[in-house]
Amino acid sequence: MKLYCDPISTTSRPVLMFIAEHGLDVEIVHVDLMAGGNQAPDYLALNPNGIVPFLVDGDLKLGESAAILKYLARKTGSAAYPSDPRAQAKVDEALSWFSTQFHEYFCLFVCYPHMGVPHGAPPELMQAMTAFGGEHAPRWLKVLDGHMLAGRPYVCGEEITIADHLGLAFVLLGDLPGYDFSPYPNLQAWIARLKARPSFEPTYGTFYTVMAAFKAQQQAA
Ligand SMILES: N[C@@H](CCC(=O)N[C@@H](CS)C(=O)NCC(=O)O)C(=O)O
Repeated sequence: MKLYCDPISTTSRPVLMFIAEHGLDVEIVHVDLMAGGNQAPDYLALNPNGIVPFLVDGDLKLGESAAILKYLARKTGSAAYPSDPRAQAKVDEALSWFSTQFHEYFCLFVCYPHMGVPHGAPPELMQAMTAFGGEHAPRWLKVLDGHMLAGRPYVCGEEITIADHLGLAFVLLGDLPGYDFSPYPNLQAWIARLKARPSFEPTYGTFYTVMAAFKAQQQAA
């Protein structure tokens, strides 16, 4: 198996963390987003979307981080994607929730404008986006903190699932604008719990290094 990815990509990290957790034998192919590697003709021939992550397993070519996580978990029989239909449905629910409600209001409006995304958007639009996100993201953070993580260590219960891997990458984007998670103690405890796993540092190290350099550059400008 080959995973085309970039550690600076938010949606690559959940897959990389899952691979690290399970010690899977997957060849990691670096698609350098900052150098435009995702638009290289050979990569576009493989994945016309020109995005990462992307998995190749024999003749299976698979995009979308959640689909890749499910596939890897099923293939390896991982408990991180339970086979019981009811438990699996709850993991699917959390994956969808993180990819829609949470991603939209928190990542898109609060975090991405700090990275200059969407690229080329006028400053007024960026300001409007962050103002909107600042107002509306807490609604979803409260659900995460006060419901999904209330009285349990992981978003779907007692055990870590692929929804935690996906959700963590989205939540930690908040470190880019220095988002204050202190009103959300269950969320803070969950972040600390996941950061303590041996798979965390190898997966997130590059992201934090690049982010620190980016912040230093912003401050110097
Ligand atoms: N829904 C996709 C999103 C993938 C995605 O947007 N990846 C970004 C990096 S986080 C990318 O490759 N961007 C390159 C581009 O948009 O040109 C997933 O979950 O895998």
